[in-house]
Amino acid sequence: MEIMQHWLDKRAALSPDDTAIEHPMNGSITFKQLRDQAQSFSRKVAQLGVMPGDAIAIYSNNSIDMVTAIHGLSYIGAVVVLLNTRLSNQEIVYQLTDSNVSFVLTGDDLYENGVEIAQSRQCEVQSFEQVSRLDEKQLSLKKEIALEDTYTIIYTSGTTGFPKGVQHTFGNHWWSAISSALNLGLDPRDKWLASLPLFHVGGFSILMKSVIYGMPVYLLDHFDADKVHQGIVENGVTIVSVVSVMLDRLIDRLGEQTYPEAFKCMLLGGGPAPKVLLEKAKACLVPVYQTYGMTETSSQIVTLSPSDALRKLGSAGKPLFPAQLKIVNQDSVITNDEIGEIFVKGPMVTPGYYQNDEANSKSFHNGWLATGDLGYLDNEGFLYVVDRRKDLIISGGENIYPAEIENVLLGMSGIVEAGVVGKDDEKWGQVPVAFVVKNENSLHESAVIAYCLEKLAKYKTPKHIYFLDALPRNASNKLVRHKLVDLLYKEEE
Ligand code: S0N
Ligand code: AMP
Ligand code: MG
Ligand code: MG
Ligand code: MG
Repeated sequence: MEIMQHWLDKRAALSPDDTAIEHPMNGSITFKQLRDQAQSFSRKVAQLGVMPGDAIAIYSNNSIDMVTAIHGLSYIGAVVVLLNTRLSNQEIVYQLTDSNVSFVLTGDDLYENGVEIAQSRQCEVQSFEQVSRLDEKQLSLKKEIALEDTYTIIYTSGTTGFPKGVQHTFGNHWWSAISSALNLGLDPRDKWLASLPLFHVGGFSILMKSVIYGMPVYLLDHFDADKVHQGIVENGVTIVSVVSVMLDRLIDRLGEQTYPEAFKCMLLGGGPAPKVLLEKAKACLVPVYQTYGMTETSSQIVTLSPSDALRKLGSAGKPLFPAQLKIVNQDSVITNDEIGEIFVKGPMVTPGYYQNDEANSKSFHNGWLATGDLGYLDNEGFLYVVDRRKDLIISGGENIYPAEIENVLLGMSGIVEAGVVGKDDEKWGQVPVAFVVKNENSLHESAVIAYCLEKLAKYKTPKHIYFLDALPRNASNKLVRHKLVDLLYKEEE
């Protein structure tokens, strides 16, 4: 078993007075302060009965309190379940139940909704503010971290319509941070801006890098193009992680300006990067590093450096040092530039989905993760991702599987058949739209959308409902989704 001194203790010992978090509204805190706050938080939360190994959910938008809670729970050895605040209550309750969460900790503004959620799941709930008012329990905090222990669980959409809890060990986060540094390099002036939500792994990974590297995080409550721009141009931010829609808004904000010389990396991930966007970024001299990764790989696993970016525009790059990649077609490994399924392996790859044997046996083969994504390697070993996992819709960096929406639609009275596909969208990349067969004449689009909004995150709610007499099916009665896509574009002609 590999053991290390607790990262935050170590960091506070090495560089106590360096900035850990810079928040444009709430000021800065040092690593020593962050450690003290996190330890105090853990002693307070222990008062509530939180024990090592308990699954504790965090339901919060980005804040220093959230960062404190994330580190605080590691001093107890609790497992942190990170909840996407855009989800509907019903979706969240599913995740809480699936991961056996006993306690939900909320951002202060989300407390009321947290109470509702916790009631349905019959677990306890406290806001960060409530925790702060508790007395500290005398207990010995964890001084060491075992790399094989699970630290976080983050849910990712599944093809069946039910999300899967991706477990990350401390070792996964450790190797993710180390692998990234081996690729991007470490500079003592680095300051990484986090406006990606911390409840997804792309945002969360910045917190791990901060503690492991001794680097400040420039933390935003949420993405705002003006604030990111200001962080880069006025406040010394050198790296920003973004999804395509964010980069697009940043380039609009940039206008005729260019970023300062010291700005080194716009790390672009979370979905396909449209070529026009990459060309726009190139024209504005924005140093984009395209990256490929997913919740299961604890963030980046393949990254393209700017030195290759112009030559290999559109490529996601090469696997990071500790990672391996292969392209598989019908059980054989492909070596030339033929398209196949992307398989990855490495110490940043999850040990598996939480209590989900079926998904695990489907996705893991001799230590390799079958990503479901399609791609090819060129003759220099650069990866090109050509298609996402089967039927996956990515809207503004958020994943949606058609089955999640179809299951909901089929639960509505008046609907007898439903099929969902992604429609190209200028703003979000893709958005979901639904085709349904109804048996109640009076059923209108607005009622169907209202029904979905109650049960699904807003970004998953279909933007349009098309009514059909029958859905296209094959000889074995399976929905033929690509025929729906054809219909979609015919509608527009
Ligand atoms: C793009 C974001 C910021 C958009 O949110 P914004 O503009 O703040 O919206 P709101 O003001 O909250 O709402 C306005 C209206 O827009 C709707 N809406 C919001 N988001 C979406 C969406 N995604 N799709 C469709 N609609 C959306 C709202 O509902 C609202 O509607 P109305 O007005 O009708 O009420 C936001 O969506 C965002 O933060 N997206 C990013 C999410 C993310 O983090 N994705 C990445 C997940 N993947 C990973 O973490 C693994 C990959 C990875 O690690 C990585 C990813 C990127 C970069 C680097 C890495 C890495 O490897 O390190
Ligand atoms: P998530 O786990 O929610 O972050 O989703 C990860 C998925 O986003 C991957 O499985 C891919 O389908 C897609 N994706 C991530 N990075 C890229 C990329 N560079 N190019 C194309 N698709 C990507
Ligand atoms: Mg996901
Ligand atoms: Mg906004
Ligand atoms: Mg029905």
